[in-house]
Amino acid sequence: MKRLLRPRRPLIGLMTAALLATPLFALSPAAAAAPAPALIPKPVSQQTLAGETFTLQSSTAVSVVASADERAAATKVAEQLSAQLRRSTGFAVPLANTGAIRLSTDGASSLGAEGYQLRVDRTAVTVTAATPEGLFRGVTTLRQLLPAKADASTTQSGPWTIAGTAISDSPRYAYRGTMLDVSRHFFSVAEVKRYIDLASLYKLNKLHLHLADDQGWRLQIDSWPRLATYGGSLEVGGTPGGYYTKADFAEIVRYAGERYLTVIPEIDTPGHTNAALASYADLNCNGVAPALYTGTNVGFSSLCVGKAVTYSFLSDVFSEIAAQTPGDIVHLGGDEAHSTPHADYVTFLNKTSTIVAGTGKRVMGWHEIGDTALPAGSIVQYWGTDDTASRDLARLAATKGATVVMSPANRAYLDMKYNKDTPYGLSWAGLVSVEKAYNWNPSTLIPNLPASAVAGVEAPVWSETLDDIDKVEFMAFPRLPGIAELGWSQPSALNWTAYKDRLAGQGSRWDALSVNFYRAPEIAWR
Ligand code: NGO
Repeated sequence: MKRLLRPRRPLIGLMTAALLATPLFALSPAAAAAPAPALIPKPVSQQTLAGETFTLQSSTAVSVVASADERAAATKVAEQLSAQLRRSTGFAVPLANTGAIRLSTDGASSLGAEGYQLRVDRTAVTVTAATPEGLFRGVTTLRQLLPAKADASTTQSGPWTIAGTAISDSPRYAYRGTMLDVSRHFFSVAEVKRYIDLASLYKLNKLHLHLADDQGWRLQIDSWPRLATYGGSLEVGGTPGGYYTKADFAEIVRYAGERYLTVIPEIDTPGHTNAALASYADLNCNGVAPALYTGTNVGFSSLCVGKAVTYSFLSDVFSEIAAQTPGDIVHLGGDEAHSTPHADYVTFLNKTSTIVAGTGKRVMGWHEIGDTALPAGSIVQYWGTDDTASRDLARLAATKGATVVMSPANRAYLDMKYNKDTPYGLSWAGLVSVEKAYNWNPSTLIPNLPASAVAGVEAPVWSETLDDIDKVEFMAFPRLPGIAELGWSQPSALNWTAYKDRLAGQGSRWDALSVNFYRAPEIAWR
C-alpha cells in the first residue's frame, strides 16, 4: 500500500534564510515602506497604509463577532487561524472576547457571501464579511500577508509583522474548482485532505471528485456493494486500489466544508464504466462481466442503454450519492462515450439526467452532454482544446440555459506535462507551461459564448500517471493558483508579468508547507 503522506521536510534551511533576510529595523516604521505583499488571487482593491504595521505578539488573541446563527461557523474559522498561528509562532493565540485579531460577520454585506474586507493597522487586524465563508476567504488573505514561515507546521521565530493595508475583495465567478481523479489511482482520505488544504489557500470553492471510471469504483454503495469491494480493488498498473466507505466520504465532505469547498461527486456514465460492468454481469448487454481493467485506454466501455436494470442501478447509485452530498451539484460524466451509438447516448443521457435532477441536485456533465436534454440549472464542463466541435457543444448548452464551467484541456488540465522533460503527466492536449495555464480569459475563450453563461473555472487533475499526492502537488503547483486567480480576480488584474512576480513569492510559502512544487525556471522563486 502506498504511504499516506511524505514526512515533512525540516525547516532549518528556510528558517536560517529567513532570519538572515530579516532586516534589523523590521519593527521600525521603515518596514511600512515595504511593497504590498504578493497576494494570489489578487484582491479587487488593496491599499497600503503608510506608516502602519501590526506585529503579532505572544499575547495576541483572536475575537469573533457574529450573530447567534453564525457564531459556531465563524468561531471555527477563528479556531483554524489560531491553530495554524499556534503551530508556527509558538504563541497561545487564544480565542477571547477582545483580541487584536478580529473576525466579524457584522458588515461588508455589499460584497456578497464570499467577499470580505481586511484592515491591518498598528492596533488591530480586522476581517469583516457578511458570512463565515467570507471570513474564511479573508483569513486566507491574512495568511498570505504574514511572513511565509507562519504557514509552517513547527515553531519558527518571529517577528510576525504585517504591513498596514486595507483590502476589499470579492470573487469574479461563483464556481472556482479543482478535480481529483481518484479512480485511475486511489488517494487515501489523508491525501485528499492534503489537497483540500492546499486548494483552499487559493480561495477555490469546489472539489470535484471523479469517483468512478474504467479502472476503479471508489465509493461504497450499499445497494450495489460489489461496485466498491470488487470494482474498486485495483487501479492503473494493477496495484491495489481502494474505496471510500460512507464514513470516509462523509469525513472528506466535512473536512472540505470546513474549508469552504463543496464536494461535487462524479460517477462517469455511460462510458468509462468498466469497473461497474465488471462488478455486475447483469449491467452488460450480453450478461457477461468483463475483467477488471488497469490500463489507460478510454472509450471502450458502455452501460447497456436498452436494459431497464441500467436505470434502476443509476437511480440507486445517484440517490445514495445525493443523500451524502450537501452541495447542490452531482456530476454524471458523459464524456468520450465512443462505444455508445450517438442516438443511444442521447436516450441514455435524457433518462440519466432526469434521474439526477430527481434527487434534487443540479446536473453537471462534460461538454458532450450539450447535445442532450438539459434539466433546468444544468452545468456543462468544457474540456476542449480550441476545437470547433467542443466549442459548439458548449455554445449549444448555453442556448438551452445551461451554464458552462471552463476546463480547457490545453490550459486547465493539470495532468498535462509542463514541458517535454516533465517526469509524469500526459501530453495529448499539448504541453501546458505555467504561463499557458494562466494567460487566458474564461469569459472570452469561446467566441460567441455569452459571458453571462460562464459559471467559472475548474482545473482537473487526472491521475493515469500520478500515483501519490506528491506527484499531484508537483503537477498542481504552481499552475493551480493561476487557475484560482482566473476564477477570483477581476479581468483587469490579470497580467502575466505582474502575476509571475507575485507567484515567485509563493515559493517560500510552499517550502513552509512542504509542498512538492515544480520550480519552473521562468519564475524567479524567492
Ligand atoms: C480526458 C478524458 C479522461 C482522461 C483525461 C486525461 C475527459 C473529460 N475525459 O478528459 O478520461 O483521464 O482526458 O487528460
